[in-house]
Amino acid sequence: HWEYQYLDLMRRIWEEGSERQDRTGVGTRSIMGAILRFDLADGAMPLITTKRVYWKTATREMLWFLTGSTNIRPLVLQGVKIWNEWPHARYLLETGDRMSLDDFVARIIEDDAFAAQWGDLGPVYGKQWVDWPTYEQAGEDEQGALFRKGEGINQVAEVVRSLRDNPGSRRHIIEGWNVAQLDSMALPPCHKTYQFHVAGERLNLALYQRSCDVALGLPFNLWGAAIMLRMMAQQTGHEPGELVWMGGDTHLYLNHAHLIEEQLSRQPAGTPRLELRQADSIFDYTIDDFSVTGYDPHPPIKAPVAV
Ligand code: UFP
Repeated sequence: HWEYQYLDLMRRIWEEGSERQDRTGVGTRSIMGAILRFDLADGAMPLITTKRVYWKTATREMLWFLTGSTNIRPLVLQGVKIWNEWPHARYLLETGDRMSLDDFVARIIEDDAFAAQWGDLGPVYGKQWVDWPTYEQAGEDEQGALFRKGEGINQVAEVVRSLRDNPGSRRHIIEGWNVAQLDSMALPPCHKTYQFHVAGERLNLALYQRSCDVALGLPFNLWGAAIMLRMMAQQTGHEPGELVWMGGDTHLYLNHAHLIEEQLSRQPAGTPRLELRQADSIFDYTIDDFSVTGYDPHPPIKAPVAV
């Protein structure tokens, strides 16, 4: 079963990973470098079955990236909470206020101006994917060159175009790692590089993820990459091919022991499939275009996210 790749990776890190202190203070066991491969032919999806994965949440997040938004408000309005901790922490830090996370989120929903001021994550994925900033020289003064903002680059639209017009290219890349802007992002991109590859009728995708929480992040990231491949294939007239996932620092948090033990005791079952309704463009998909069949997972396993 394809899912043993995931479970074997989890076991290997837990048994052989080197223990280290990490940014969050929680501590991890970690290995450097890992590869997983999934064939997405016939609608098959790498949707983990040994615990329930909330694939609609992961889909909403991916579609939100494609809108170019970096504000949590559109997510919050759909009940997606995954990015809330970061703006809340910044709010507490910068105002000295003690507002609870729940009150903060309620305020984001009720108050547009508040959301605009405090709900933004900085230039994270959405901004880089569809509006990578550029600058052009506008003149010169005694201090040197003057620059103004140029037109942003829509990398996603560019890749759609290049897959259609120049399928053999080795440059079908969507890059999130904008070095000059890392400091202003709530979290520098984890799933940082997407590279597409056309092989005859089939579209393949390799994702490089620099840092991966295998227990909580990876099931989401695999799903996200797989729907990216599916949407891109549909938009460019290809069959879904292979998804190659590559991890850099691939780790398990020490406080996830209960999840890991429980999940490794379970048997994967079945291959979930995605039916994807055609949208007018890669930017026009909505959550209703996604329907999953054959997904009958084991129960969810709760565990704390390291922030
Ligand atoms: N993480 C993921 N996938 C994601 C995401 C975060 O696994 O999509 F946004 C995890 C990886 C790591 C932490 O445990 O979040 C990010 O921390 P750092 O920036 O220090 O690598």
